[in-house]
Amino acid sequence: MTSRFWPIPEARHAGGSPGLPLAGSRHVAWDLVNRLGDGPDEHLLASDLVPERRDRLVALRAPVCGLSMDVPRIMGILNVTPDSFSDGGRHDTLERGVAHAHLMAAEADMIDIGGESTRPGAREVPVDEEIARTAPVIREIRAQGIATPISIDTRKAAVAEAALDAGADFVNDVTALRWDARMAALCADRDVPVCLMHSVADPETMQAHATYQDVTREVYDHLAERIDAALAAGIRLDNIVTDPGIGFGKTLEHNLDLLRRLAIFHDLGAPVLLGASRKRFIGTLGLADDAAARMPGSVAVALHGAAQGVQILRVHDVAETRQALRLWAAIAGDNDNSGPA
Ligand code: HH2
Repeated sequence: MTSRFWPIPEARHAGGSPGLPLAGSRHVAWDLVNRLGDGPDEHLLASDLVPERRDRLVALRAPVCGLSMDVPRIMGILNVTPDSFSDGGRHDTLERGVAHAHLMAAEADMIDIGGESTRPGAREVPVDEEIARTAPVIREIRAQGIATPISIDTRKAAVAEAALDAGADFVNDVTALRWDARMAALCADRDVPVCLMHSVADPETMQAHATYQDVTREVYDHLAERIDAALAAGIRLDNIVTDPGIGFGKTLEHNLDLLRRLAIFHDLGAPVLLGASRKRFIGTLGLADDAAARMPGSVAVALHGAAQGVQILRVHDVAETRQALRLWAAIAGDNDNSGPA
């Protein structure tokens, strides 16, 4: 019988919750947990769990690209594409891409570079073109002395390999190693962190597959299965990051359910990444048609993620998110989260 444990996060600060740290977070605690098994949900205390399972929810995760995981980290988005839903066509030359990386490096803990849009309905980009879009920008960012960790947002092993050779540190695969049979071996051989994101089908058709009995349970189970596949391919658990894939084959209600029960993904034993920035549900609920006008709603969702113990926030609006996190951490009595490590 499957048991999934959903810890209920609380603020952790002096004089506040006496609970246990959530995944080693400096700011988020938990004491109560819901067990989502195959029958009705069961409410438990942390002390009711077997020690091994409780420890998994308490333990600080290993650093990712040298960044400690006890505070939320900001991953700034740099899409060097002509057609990404939000910043497409804005950073798609070498000069503009590198200039934007300089801007983000001041406040981001890492930079996620993508050369293929994965917005609903997007077409596949040929490998050579995706490499030509991404590798030179990464090489130039490094040549100009920006040391911020870089992730390559791709589902293709050849693109990831070229990016790692050019100076990237981390592979962000929105198909969780399902799309390219060579991807798992590449990540294992290079011993680099890899983000396993939940998605269904491919971007062209994913919205047609947005059907679930219980989206959070199903996304959890899928990620658990993808972690097992990654471990079997020789990827170390310390190199795995998980992501529920907001907006990838999900309706507005699915996205809200995943956000509500986000802390369940800590039960998978790896850092959690949240990518909600400027996505369509924020426009729908925030009454903002234009993607660039979705910053306030995106910051609100990022803060919700921080309060759920999310370790990596993938965002377009880096400076605004940093300001919000500074205030959030200061209220918790912590002034150490003042900028990139
Ligand atoms: N979302 C997008 C792309 N990559 N990677 C992870 N790990 N998680 C996400 O939620 C995620 C992602 C889509 O957003 P964006 O890059 O802004 O747009 P596009 O795919 O159109 O380039």
